[in-house]
Amino acid sequence: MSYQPTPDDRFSFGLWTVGWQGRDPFGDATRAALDPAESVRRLAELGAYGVTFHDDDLIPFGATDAERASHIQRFRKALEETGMAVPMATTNLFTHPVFKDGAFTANDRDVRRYALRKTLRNIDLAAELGAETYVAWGGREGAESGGAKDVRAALDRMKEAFDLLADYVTEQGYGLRFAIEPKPNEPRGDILLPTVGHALAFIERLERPELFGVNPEVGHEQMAGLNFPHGIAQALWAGKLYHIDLNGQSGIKYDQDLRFGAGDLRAAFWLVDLLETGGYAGPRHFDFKPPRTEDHDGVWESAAGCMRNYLILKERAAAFRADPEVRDALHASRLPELARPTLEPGETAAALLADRTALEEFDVEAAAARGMAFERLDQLAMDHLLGARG
Ligand code: XLS
Ligand code: MN
Ligand code: MN
Repeated sequence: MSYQPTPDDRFSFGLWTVGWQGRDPFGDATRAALDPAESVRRLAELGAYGVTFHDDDLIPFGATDAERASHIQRFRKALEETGMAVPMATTNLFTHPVFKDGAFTANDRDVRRYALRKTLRNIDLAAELGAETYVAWGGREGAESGGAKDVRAALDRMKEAFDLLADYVTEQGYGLRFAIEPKPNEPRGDILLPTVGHALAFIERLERPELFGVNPEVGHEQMAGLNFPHGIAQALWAGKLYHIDLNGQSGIKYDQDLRFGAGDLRAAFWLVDLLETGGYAGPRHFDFKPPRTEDHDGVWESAAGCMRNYLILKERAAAFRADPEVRDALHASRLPELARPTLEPGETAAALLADRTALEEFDVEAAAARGMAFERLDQLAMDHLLGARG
């Protein structure tokens, strides 16, 4: 297999990923800026189908209306020439110092109003470019110290902001849905809506919950030591996986944004297995940072690597699922039994209480002694992942 991506694979990249210049808290940029139009062309050549952007990735902050129009026009031209789509867009509510205490939840009311205006303006552009998803990552919504943020009031303001945005897209008739992106920390000491679970619970408190889902990022959940495929499974179960940010992360540390497949490779295998079999139809979006050691050749190498690793893992996961020994092992581990409801159809608590085999006659010691055979199953997965089978 060539592992050559095609637009049918629905791979997309943020302009800010390949465009990252390598500026970090300790060092200056190591690469020159990339022209967004060039990024579109290079990504199309590599086999991607779409690009995504923050307003400021495309239109430098503070641009005049005329400059804004010309940046958009150049971008549109590159999209038309390459056939690349814009499936998602988002707002930069974190770089400018005005957002140092947050955007939708800044203590300063005028900053919150400004953040909403900045977002509404880019939502119009997102809709014009045909985006289906609008991501909201609240990187500066949080605090470094306890007294600095009244979290309950901040959540009221967050709800107020999202309710307004949802009313707006509804009134305008835009086909956009929002995807909230959780992250536990960085750049704030603690960020609000830190995990997929927090975001899912928050969404249910909104006035139009159907317009909101999540955009989980591999590294963000792993920064909190969480199992990413489990979080994705819960988001899918809730019907809320609207988008995804794929990348790599090695354990609980700063947000590494490695290329997809680097870092926790086993989690990546189970993630691809889940995305390919769990009904996710959205873009496979990469949000990674080519390390600052790389020149521009290294950037494109790294972008190609994200897609290649996804395709290799897709092939390995499919081989795992198709292997008759794996099917037997899944049976031995009683996975089909988990899929069966615990109660009979229509069975009530009274009926369960009347079932002596469930308690009085249940051989608890014999059940406790049964092995689950998970090690055999996991070794088969390892063999497939490492290319030692099929
Ligand atoms: C940063 C986030 C960011 C969002 C989009 O950690 O991943 O890049 O995906 O604003
Ligand atoms: Mn990240
Ligand atoms: Mn992200």
